[in-house]
Amino acid sequence: MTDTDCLFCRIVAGDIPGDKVAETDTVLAFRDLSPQAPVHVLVIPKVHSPNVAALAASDPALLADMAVVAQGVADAECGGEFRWIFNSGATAGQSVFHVHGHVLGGQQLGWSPA
Ligand code: DGP
Repeated sequence: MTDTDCLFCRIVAGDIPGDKVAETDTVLAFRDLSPQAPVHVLVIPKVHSPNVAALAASDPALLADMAVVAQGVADAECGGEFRWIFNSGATAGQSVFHVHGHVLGGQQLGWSPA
């Protein structure tokens, strides 16, 4: 996977538009194209990593930075309460293989993973 193959690397690079809601030197947060809740924001590292476990192994501090950004988005948009989901692998629903945490909130959330 190279930056030019990866959709989210292309959003980081500005080649594809993203509805940005927060950014640090290392992390970007932008609205999901297909929102599943009133607040549905994707939080990603700017560097490419395929999934959350790979990022935790290679750069745990960056994963922690993502958590701080996710909380900041939730503080700004849904009273600080949110669900943070990492789909890992195609059978779990991962379709973009650049690690991203889904920040979901803004309503009472149910629990129906199937
Ligand atoms: P996942 O299925 O966990 O890999 O989540 C990928 C999410 O990315 C999915 O909820 C839809 C979203 N998505 C796909 N393409 C784009 C895009 O071009 N822009 C934005 N903002 N979101 C996208």
